[in-house]
Amino acid sequence: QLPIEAISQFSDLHPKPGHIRFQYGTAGFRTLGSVLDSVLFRVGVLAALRSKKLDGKTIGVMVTASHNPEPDNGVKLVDPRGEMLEAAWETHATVLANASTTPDFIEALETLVKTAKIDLSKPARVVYARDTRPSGPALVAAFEDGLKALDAEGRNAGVTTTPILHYLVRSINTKGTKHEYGDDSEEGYFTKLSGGFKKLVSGKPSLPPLVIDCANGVGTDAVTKIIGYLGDSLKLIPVNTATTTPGALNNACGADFVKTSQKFPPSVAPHLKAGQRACSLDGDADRLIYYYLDERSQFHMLDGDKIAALVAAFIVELVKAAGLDSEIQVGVVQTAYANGSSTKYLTERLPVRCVPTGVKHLHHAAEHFPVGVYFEANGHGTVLFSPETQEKLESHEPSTPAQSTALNHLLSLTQLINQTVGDAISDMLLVETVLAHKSYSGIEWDSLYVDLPNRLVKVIVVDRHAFKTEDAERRLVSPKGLQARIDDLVKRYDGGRSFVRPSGTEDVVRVYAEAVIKSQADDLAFRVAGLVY
Ligand code: 16G
Ligand code: ZN
Repeated sequence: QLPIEAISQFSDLHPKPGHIRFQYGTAGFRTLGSVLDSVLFRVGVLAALRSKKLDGKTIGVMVTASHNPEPDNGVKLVDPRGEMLEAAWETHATVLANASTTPDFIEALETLVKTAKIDLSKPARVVYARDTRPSGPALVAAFEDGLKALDAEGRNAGVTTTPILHYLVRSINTKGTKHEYGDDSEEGYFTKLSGGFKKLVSGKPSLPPLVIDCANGVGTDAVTKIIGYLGDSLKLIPVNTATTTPGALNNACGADFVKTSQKFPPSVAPHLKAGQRACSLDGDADRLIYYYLDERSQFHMLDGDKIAALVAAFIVELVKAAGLDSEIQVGVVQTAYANGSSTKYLTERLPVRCVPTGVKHLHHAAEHFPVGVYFEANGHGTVLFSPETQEKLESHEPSTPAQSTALNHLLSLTQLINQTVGDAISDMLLVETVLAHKSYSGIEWDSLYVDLPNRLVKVIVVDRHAFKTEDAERRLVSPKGLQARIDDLVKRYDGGRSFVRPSGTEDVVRVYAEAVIKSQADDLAFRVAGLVY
């Protein structure tokens, strides 16, 4: 039986604001922090029920709005293996969040318990964390009321990054099994990552220091801590570390700023000499974008696609050097936003799949490869080693010293890489590993292929839900006739490609276009936008 009394007492403390419709989207619930109190309370109840449904396994909850402006906040649930919440439960979350009164909420809960066949006698365990947003503490308190209402066991992981929370969830749930992911603590995380990195770069000449823009967010703490674990193996220069300055978070800095404006944060300028490489994290440290200035002080961006190309090629080489190329296949997963040049570069070397936007789609597709490399152009991504691959690496008998070295490198990579979700700190160490092995500066890395000029525009439309896509969002099926008109336009541009999709996080439609010449990419984007509007 649901503890109706307790639920209703707590629920009355967290009334749903009228007139707002909440939606659990690609990034969980996300909107202005000031209207999220009821949502957080209800997510507390939902997380407890999800845990009961999964026989008391620990569920994760992260309170963050990532790269969004500071007044925004949000919340998302993490399933036991550290991956995104199962799709059916996204719908349950939306239903619960929109129940207008306490009795409606309780009725929705009763329906959920019945239809999802939840055994309420099971224990409920939840681990949760938040980013540095000022609205965080009050929202976490509302969430904790949700746990209390169901008498669930909560573990507060404090202020930490999204990927660390994912790491904790998987580590807690695999503790004491033969698939133990890592020690379920921040120290466990830092020790695991830095340990893998140090083994990988030992004996390699050290690279010049790396400037790291922390977006004035929670990544600052993680960067500060990892510096202590890295010792001399890598020199980091953190900038934008003002986590308590009001309004500073993600403001003219961070990975999303760099990717969308295609320029470096002004605050990083004093640290950027010619040839100096730098990188930016986003507000919850799950995205990473690199860049550098060339001798003519020209800015060059190394985005998620460039990271995928660098990393995938490196892993392919190691697998081959270990003598495992006939047994372990490396594949890459991208979205329609991947630069056409990156897709061409990768397709010439490896199997490449395209899936719809959103980490869960990429992650699931990557799980189908023995080694699956996935990155979104926006800098979110990771590498997955399947359980069979992991076992093969652990049991393989190398026949030469060179094979043995390559095999050990692969094993260290499985330590260094956060396989639960994209992780800016882990990805940064991964990139630095490849650069050290190849003796690459940003320039050599950048020259793997030349990005096609591209343009992304937002269009505000009456109803974005009228836009339906197929073929991994690369083509529109509705509104009727629109795709044919886009095709007609695209044909007129050299190297032209364009697609239209409804955003999963904002009430807009996005238009992407690329072409051989920058002015043409811009022109194509605006013309397609004109068709959509
Ligand atoms: C969310 C997604 C990100 C995606 C973005 C697209 C997760 C954790 N994050 O931030 O992967 O690129 O949404 O936003 O899934 P859009 O639908 O508004 O273009
Ligand atoms: Zn993020």
